Amino acid sequence: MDSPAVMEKVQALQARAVALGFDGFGIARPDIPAAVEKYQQWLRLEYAGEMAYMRRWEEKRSDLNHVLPGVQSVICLRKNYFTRERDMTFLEHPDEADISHYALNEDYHDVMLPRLKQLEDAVHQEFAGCNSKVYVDTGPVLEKPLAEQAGIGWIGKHSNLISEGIGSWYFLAEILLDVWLPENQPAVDRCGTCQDCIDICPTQAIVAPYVVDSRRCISYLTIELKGVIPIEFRRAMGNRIYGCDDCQIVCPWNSYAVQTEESAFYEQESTRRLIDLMRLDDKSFRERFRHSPIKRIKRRGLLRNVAVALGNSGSPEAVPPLIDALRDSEPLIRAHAVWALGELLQAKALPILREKLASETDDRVLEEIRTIEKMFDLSKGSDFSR
Ligand code: B12
Ligand code: SF4
Ligand code: SF4
Repeated sequence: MDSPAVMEKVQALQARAVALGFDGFGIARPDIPAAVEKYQQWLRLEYAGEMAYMRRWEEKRSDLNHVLPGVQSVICLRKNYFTRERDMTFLEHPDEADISHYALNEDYHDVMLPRLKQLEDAVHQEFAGCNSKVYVDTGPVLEKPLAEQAGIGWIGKHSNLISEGIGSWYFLAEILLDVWLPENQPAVDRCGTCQDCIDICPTQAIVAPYVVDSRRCISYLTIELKGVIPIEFRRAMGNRIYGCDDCQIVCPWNSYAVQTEESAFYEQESTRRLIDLMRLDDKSFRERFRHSPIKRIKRRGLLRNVAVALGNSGSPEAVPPLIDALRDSEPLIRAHAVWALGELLQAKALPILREKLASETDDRVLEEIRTIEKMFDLSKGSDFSR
C-alpha cells in the first residue's frame, strides 16, 4: 500500500541517499524469476568459469529469502565513478598500462560500504524493528536485474546496467529489508538495433546479446582468473592489465556521462609505464595499491598481466625487465615472462630461456618454454622436452 506515511519515509530515505553520495535510488520487489532462470542457465553453460562463488551461492541468489528471511523490498542504489573521457586511444600507447576506469583510485567497496551502512541506519530510524542486509558487489545478490526492476537502468547487450541520459559508468549497491515499500517501474531496454559493444569486444566474450561468457572476458582473465591465462586470449589483451572497458567505451549512451563528485575515484599521479610496473616488488606493490581494488589480485596477478602486456608492446625496452622476471619467486610470473619474451624475441628467446631457466622445475613455466620450442620446431635435444 502506497500510504502517504510510507511515501514520506521513502522520500526521506532517497534524500538521505543523495546526501550520502548515491546518485540513483529505486525500489524493487525481491523476486525476479526470469533473471534467476537465465542466471541458472548461465551457470549450466559454464560461463562463470572459475568463479566458484557464483555457483556456491546459487540458492541464495535464486531466492533472497535465503539471504534475509521475509525479505519484501530491495532498495537499489547507483554511484557514478566517471572521472574523465574514456576512449580507445590507450591502444596507441602499448608501452603503458590500461587500467579499467573503475579501478583508477580507491576501492569502491571501501568507499561505498560505510555510506551504505549509514543509509541502513536511516532505514532503521524510519522503520523501527525491521531487519535488513546491505551489499556492494560481493553479496549473493543479482544486482543488475534487481536494479533494472527498480528503474535504475536497463541491462544492455554488454550486460552492464545503463541509465538513460547517464550511461553505465557506475557501481550498484542495495539494501534488502523485510518491510514493504512501493516499487518503481522497471527500466526499458533502449539498445535498439545497436550492437557496437558486441562488435568491439576483443575476445568475442559477448557470445549473444546480453550474455557474457566470463571465460573469454578480459575483465575475468585479468582479475578473477587466478592461474595461467589461456594463450588464445593473450594477444587480444593488448595493454589491458586490470579489467576491460571496451564494451562500455563504445556504448553511445556513455556520451552522456558526467564527472562524479566523488574525489576518491579520481586517479592520482603515478606511473603507467609497463616496464616500471614489471619491477614492482612486494613492498612497492603493497604501498602503491593499498587502497585500490588492484590489491585483490596481489602482486603475482598484476605482474602476470603486465608480463602479457609487455609481450604485446613490441618494445625492445621490455626485454631486460622480462629477463629479470625469469628469476621471480612466483612461477606464474615466470611463466608469463617466458611467453612475453617469445613474443618479443621469437626463436632468439630460447637460448636466454635455456640459460636462465636451466634448473626450472615448475610445470607451468616448462610448458611455456616447450610451446615456444614447438613453435620454432626447436625441441630436439631440449632439456625441457620431458
Ligand atoms: C560475476 C561478475 C562479473 C564477471 C561476469 C560478468 C557478467 N556479465 O556477469 C566478470 C568478471 C566478467 C565481470 C566483469 C565486469 N564487471 Co562485474 N560483476 C560480477 C557480479 C559479482 C555478478 C554478476 C552476475 O550475477 N553475473 C551472472 C550473470 C548471469 O548475470 P548477468 O550478466 O547480469 O546476466 C543477465 C544477462 O546475461 C541475462 N540474459 C539475458 N538473456 C540471456 C540469455 C541467455 C541464454 C543467458 C544464459 C542469459 C541471458 O540474464 C541475466 C540476468 O538478468 C556483479 C555484482 C553482483 N553481485 O551482481 C558485478 C558487476 C556486474 N560488475 C560490474 C562491473 C563494473 C564490471 C566491469 C565493467 C569491470 C571492468 N571494467 O572490467 C566488467 C564488465 C564486463 C561485462 N561486459 O559484463 C558492476 C556493473 C555495474 C553496472 N553499471 O552494470 C557490478 C554490478 C558490480 C557493482 N556492484 O557495481 N563481472
Ligand atoms: S569487458 Fe572487454 S572483454 Fe569483457 S565483454 Fe566487455 S569488451 Fe569484451
Ligand atoms: S553499445 Fe549499443 S548494444 Fe551495446 S549496450 Fe550500448 S546501446 Fe546497447
